[in-house]
Amino acid sequence: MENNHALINPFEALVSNAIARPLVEHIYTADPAAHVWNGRIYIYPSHDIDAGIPENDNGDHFDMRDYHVLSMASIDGEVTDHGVALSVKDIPWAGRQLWDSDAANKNGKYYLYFPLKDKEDIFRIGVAVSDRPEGPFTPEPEPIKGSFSIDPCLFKDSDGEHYMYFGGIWGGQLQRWYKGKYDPTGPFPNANEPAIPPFVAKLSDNMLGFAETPKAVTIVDRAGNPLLASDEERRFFEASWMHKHNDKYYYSYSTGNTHFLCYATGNNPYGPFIYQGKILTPVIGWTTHHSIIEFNNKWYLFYHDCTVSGGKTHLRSIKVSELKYNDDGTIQTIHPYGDLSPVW
Ligand code: FUB
Repeated sequence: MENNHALINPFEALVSNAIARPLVEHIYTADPAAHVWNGRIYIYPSHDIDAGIPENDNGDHFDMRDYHVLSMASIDGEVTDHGVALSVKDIPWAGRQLWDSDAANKNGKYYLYFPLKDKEDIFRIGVAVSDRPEGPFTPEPEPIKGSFSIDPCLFKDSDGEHYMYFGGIWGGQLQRWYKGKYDPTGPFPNANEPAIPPFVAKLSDNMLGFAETPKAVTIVDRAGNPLLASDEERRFFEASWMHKHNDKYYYSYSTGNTHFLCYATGNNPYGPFIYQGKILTPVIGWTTHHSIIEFNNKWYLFYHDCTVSGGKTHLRSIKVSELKYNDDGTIQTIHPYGDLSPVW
């Protein structure tokens, strides 16, 4: 039979065509930030739970309470769950919602960076410290001064400097900070104005704060014009990641409501970054989020989808697939279900 997908329901067809299996199924995990430390892959995911909160555009249904760190010695090897690494009840300034975290390593200490709503329900970014990559992590008493919004991504440049990329619109509240100070009514730009940008800041020497005021990251088209707010298939929404390949800086991100992972390249950590294309076409589930690492001379994309939960948007599972470059440095688009695609 030529096309047996017609015989089963569309969700099952997507699942059976998936190019990767979930890395773990005993807990729900999302937003994987992967790093290679001491020859092992450490993954810092969100830990999704069903808190029984109805879905809305603010993302209230993503009511996560703790983090687990996962690790593995090889890409297809056994995955170790190191247990609770940080819990919301141990963070003095906590309100609610531990969203996408990332980690960094300097001078034998490990730093976990996490977004969390404070007691005023405003997203800030906190930091917690450990002697071990898997934690447990001890949180600093206050969020990072000058931090806002969500989705911190930590990037160590070749000169040893660390940078944090961050931000996310809609429920990530970035629109409320666009003009430099907090405005709860959060105006969005008009369709023909530049899209709301993510931000980047160099970290201080002690890794516990910013060494500078965060700067907007501009993503431009090939003519050098900033991507517009109306350009929802290409503009930034959330989920920053930065990696370097052949001395080029690759800034990648999610387009949110159009469900793509895209990337743009530049010549320095601050940009501007020139839009290049799509890394991952839509997955099952509303959100898409990722990290990119090199391990044993191959490149990998860590991402998530909602196959295990039967499509429940707030219950995701992380996966990994090989990522390939073309000779000109562009990235080959990955289709998570082969020739099939969820319809939005
Ligand atoms: O996990 C909660 C939020 O969903 C993340 O912070 C976003 O990037 C999206 O994946």
